[in-house]
Amino acid sequence: MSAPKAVKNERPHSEEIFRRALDVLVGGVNSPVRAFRAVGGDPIIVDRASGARLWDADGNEYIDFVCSWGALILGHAHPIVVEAIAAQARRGTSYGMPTELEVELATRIRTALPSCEKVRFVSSGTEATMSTLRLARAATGRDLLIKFEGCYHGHSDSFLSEAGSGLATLGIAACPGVPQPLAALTLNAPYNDAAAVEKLFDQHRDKIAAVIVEPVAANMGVVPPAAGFLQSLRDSTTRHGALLIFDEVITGFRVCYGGAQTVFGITPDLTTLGKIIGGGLPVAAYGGRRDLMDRVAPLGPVYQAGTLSGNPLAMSAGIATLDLLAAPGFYESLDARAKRLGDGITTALRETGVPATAARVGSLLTLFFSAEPVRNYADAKKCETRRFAAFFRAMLERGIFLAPSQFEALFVSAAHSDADIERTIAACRESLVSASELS
Ligand code: KE4
Repeated sequence: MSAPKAVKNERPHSEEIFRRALDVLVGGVNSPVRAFRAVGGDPIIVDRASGARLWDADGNEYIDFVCSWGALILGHAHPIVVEAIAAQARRGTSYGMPTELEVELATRIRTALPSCEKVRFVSSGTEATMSTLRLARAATGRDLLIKFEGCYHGHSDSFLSEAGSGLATLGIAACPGVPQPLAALTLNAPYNDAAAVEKLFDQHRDKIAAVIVEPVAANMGVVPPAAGFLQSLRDSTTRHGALLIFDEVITGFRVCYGGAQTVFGITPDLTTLGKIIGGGLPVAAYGGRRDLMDRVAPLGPVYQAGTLSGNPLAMSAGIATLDLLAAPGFYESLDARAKRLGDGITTALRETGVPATAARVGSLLTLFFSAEPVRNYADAKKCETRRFAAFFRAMLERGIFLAPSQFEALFVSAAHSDADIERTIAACRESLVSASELS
């Protein structure tokens, strides 16, 4: 694949489409993270994508490191995934009844993550986390939830305080519309602060239903768990009779085939998955201990349902994707390329003297515009977001598309070639210089 052409600054067709979008869609987007509110300008209007490339409505080509927010670990329009979807579409797109496809994908998930003794498919990560919280409250008879500042678990009411992703980007610490009595049931602790969690347990002893955590935080930028942090959560929840929920919507099948729970050797009680397991189609899932999952309807009274849950098109895309990820050496190759990118960015930072740090876990990366390491949300919020915005724009002009927020991750896919990585490092070095001049 050739190096992308320099992007024309003017994008007349994209601008015309976005003007119409603004008239009929809220903010012209169907998710706030797609708006370029934190980086300036109008969002890219995508016309098509293939492999590691996106093309906008004006024909500008970009190397894509958003990859549908991590879902497309294989890259866009992988031929085997596309064919699986097309073949299934000819057999029908949705039945509203069980299929063997659901059994096949759920079985693959359980094989990869044995803690998921039973699985339930839903259509978004939000549904998955919302359902695990309901299940945890039902199973424990308790109401309180502990989450971590800067982590993001979708947009259901209980997860919107001090949350990451778009809420961090837009500076929404507490979302209007969430009744105060409900919001008060969510307790926040700093990520990587085991003592703060223990203190909350001491204060609220037998009232805490669950602790939910991104085992590698990626919605405040990428922040790895400190040594022993995840084990401390496992120990605290077990000791206090609360459940441990690993939100692996990003890390599941990303940091390794078995997710972060395999990398770190921690067995959660419940896990949420999404993005990659749908191969680019709307699929998410929650799963966990059989005794917990069997409380969900129709076996138990914990109600959760969904018209398109387990959709056969999405199941087909997910099965094709996971079977490709299971190939020997897939993650070693992916992570080696991501390491090259991370090392290249770190070298560029040293050469340019720009006060920033690169964080990487596997094929998840973030360039934090902070001279100090970022260990939690308070650290992340100290980043110079204006300088990030200037860097983002400079990279975009060089045909490199990053997530339009300091508080998101950069996703390397199997479709990013060595040449793409080298081109991105070169663009990064140039953009760091221009960002330091501009901001
Ligand atoms: P969805 O409801 O967007 O499918 O998943 C919610 C979710 C849950 N848990 C984690 C760890 C997540 O990262 C997400 C969603 N991630 C964001 C990007 N950081 C999705 C992009 C968007 O909101 O449009």
